[in-house]
Amino acid sequence: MVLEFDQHFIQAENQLPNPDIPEYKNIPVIDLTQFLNPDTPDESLKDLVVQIQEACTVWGFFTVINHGVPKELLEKMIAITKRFFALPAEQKLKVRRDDVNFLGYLEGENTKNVKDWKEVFDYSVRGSIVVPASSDENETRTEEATNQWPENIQDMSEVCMEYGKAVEGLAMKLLELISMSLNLPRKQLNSYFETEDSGTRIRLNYYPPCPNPNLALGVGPHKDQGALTILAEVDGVSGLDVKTKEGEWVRVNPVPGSYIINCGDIIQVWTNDKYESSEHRAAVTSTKARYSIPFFLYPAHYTEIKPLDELVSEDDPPKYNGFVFGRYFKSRRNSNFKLGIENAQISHYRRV
Ligand SMILES: O=C(O)CCC(=O)C(=O)O
Repeated sequence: MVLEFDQHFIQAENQLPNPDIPEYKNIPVIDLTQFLNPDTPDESLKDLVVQIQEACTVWGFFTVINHGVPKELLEKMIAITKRFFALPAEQKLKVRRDDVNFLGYLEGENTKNVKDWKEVFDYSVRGSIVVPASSDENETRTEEATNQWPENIQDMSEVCMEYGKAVEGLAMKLLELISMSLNLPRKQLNSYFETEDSGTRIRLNYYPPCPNPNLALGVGPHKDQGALTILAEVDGVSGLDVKTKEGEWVRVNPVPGSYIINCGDIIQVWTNDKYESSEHRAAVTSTKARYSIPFFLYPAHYTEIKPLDELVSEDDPPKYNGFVFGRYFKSRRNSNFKLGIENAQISHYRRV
């Protein structure tokens, strides 16, 4: 048992999970078969593009099926995830993250200064990630986080890297669809991520059964910092809660073989709020363990993020000041290790 329940896991009164949460019934299910067929002409994709536009404006979350990631690869990835978290604590702790190397294992990370009831393992799809050494604007030094693999699971790095490549391919396709839905050239957004310096990472989440599932969360309420998140839920065990535009928490029930997609803060800023980054959280139970595998699409740390020129106008002027992505990443990460530090959010970059 790596996690011991104490008061640091208890959510504030207004953030407590709801045991009778309603199901998120109408989450759009988008079939990518036609889009992934290279022979499909652009004119035949109009309905699909409208579906993406509606999913991003109205819902913030959607599901994709027939997404091109091989079923066997996802199954291998799930098996590796379970093997990793089943390792004895001392073996997991050998690949523990620290203040500089934020890739590897961690138990009980904080989200907005409250501890999450989870264990995680993070890795980069490139092998390492460079970020600024601090969030200070005058800081020019950088730090490099490097993948750490456990000695006892021989094929873990191979499976994880192969999976990363496959899901990155899906992410590039989804970006094309999102660009088309915004009336931008199809590949306009891809170049931000098709670089060796991309900060894209994958997380393995393990939520063990929790003695107080009505007081704690597996991941506290948050918005994702990157551009897109591609989430695999495992074994049909639900737990992902999404806040609707009306402010109600609802539970997403996994569709077998699908991925759950949401836009992150970067797309919110690029689109000047046309596509919002939705708040979400993960609930836990006292009886069932849950696993999930999110893929977070991040640009290089030095990338400047601001509303795209094509998506602002005199009537809809930029709502955000530009910022350097790595600095935003760094300031938000600071609170992962330290309780009591204010957590940076995308709203801090909003103009008045
Ligand atoms: O496990 C889930 O369903 C959500 C995971 C998540 O939001 C995260 O890891 O940031």
